[in-house]
Amino acid sequence: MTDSLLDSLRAAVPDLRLKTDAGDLEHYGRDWTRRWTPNPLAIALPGSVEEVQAVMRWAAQRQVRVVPSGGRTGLSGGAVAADGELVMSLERMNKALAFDRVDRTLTVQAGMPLEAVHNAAREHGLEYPVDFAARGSCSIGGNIATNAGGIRVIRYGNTREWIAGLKVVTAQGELLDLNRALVKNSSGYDLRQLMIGSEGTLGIVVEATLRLADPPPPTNVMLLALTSFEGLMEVFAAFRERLRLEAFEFFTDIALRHVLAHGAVKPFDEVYPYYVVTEFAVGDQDSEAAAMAAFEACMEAGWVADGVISQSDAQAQQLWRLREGITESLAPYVPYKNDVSVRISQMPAFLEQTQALLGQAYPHFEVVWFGHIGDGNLHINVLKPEQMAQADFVRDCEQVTKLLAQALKAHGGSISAEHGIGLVKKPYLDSTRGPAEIALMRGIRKALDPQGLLNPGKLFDP
Ligand code: 2HG
Ligand code: ZN
Repeated sequence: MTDSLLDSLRAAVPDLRLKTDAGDLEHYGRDWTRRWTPNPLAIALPGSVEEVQAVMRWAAQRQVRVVPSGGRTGLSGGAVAADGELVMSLERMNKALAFDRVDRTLTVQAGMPLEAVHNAAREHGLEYPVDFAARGSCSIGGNIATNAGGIRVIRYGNTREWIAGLKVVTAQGELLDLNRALVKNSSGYDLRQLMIGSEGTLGIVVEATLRLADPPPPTNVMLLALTSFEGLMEVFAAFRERLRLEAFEFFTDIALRHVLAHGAVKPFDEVYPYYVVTEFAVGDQDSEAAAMAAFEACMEAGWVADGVISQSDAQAQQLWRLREGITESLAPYVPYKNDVSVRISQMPAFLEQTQALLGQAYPHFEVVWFGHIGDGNLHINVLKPEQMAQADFVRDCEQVTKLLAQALKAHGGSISAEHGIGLVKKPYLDSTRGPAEIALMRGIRKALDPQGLLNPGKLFDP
């Protein structure tokens, strides 16, 4: 059955590169969640837009389900192929296609790694400003499919802000050329924006025209040690009032312990319960004085107990590693991840409620808090005790997520700030979206993919 299906694919797309070895099926069938056993039909590695279209035409004819695949660094199971789907990996389509100095845009193939996009933009003296720790492995197509956020959202916004145009292959194999990099285009529905964040359920992103920004100003990185959680949002306000913030990130002593065990450099002799890494523009005397003033105001108020400011690029990187290294340092514990958001103004009340809730609900598990506090986005990672079976651990955690979802609903928040719904957060979509909204989302999916072939089972069940 599998063989005859693949023979028909080879006949339909003769030059298509296909992988079917057990090792490849495992590698391409999973993402960073590691919760599902990969079981794809095969891996298609198209080398052109035409090949992506031809594969989709074949899939539509044969009713074969397809999982679009980028760097598979996602944390919500959005790129998992566990049920005989064909994985469509865009990794061979990884080149920059065009730069336009007047438009200040860079057109790239979807499989280009984010870091390569950064480098390509810098070669032209400009910046693609969306950034996060998985930059070396994730792909721009995957970033677009999840509307990726990261560590500079506070200054530059999410991926959505930087997509001037998109080429997308539909479930029927048609090619859509969306917005064509226009700055102004008031001609009806913006399907480009609809595709961004649709997690591969509405179409396959094959090319993107990215907007580029001015190079960032010179910056300094400061690490702050905080005495209490209550002071966190006050510290944020004190720094944001006085400085042009490029990033404002938070983590706890438990997170620090794990990154230090992974080789990061210890910042202070003493241990404090909470830490902030913030990066801000400098370059004139005023901004340096403003940074000191913010720091001193927070010390005087008793929110901040200690601090260090980077004196070199190497030290700035060292400080960033304390925050960016957290996910990797926790990976061996197969964490249960929450990626929640509320409006920044709701953050203090939400933090208070959530801390009390999780403190009670997770007495036996180690819970690691960190995240993009300046965007109202918290990552709460629950670590699996070594001897516990993963299924039991996930079941216990899901009970708590139900309560967390209720708290989010009450605060008008979201069950996924930036990782996407995928398979992991599907049961909780209705805490963030109303019934009428979900019904419309399903209708949109039906209109674009009537056979339900693209990334089935992600976001919602068929
Ligand atoms: C980050 O902010 C990523 O470092 C990963 O979004 C978060 O591992 C996580 O939960
Ligand atoms: Zn994050």
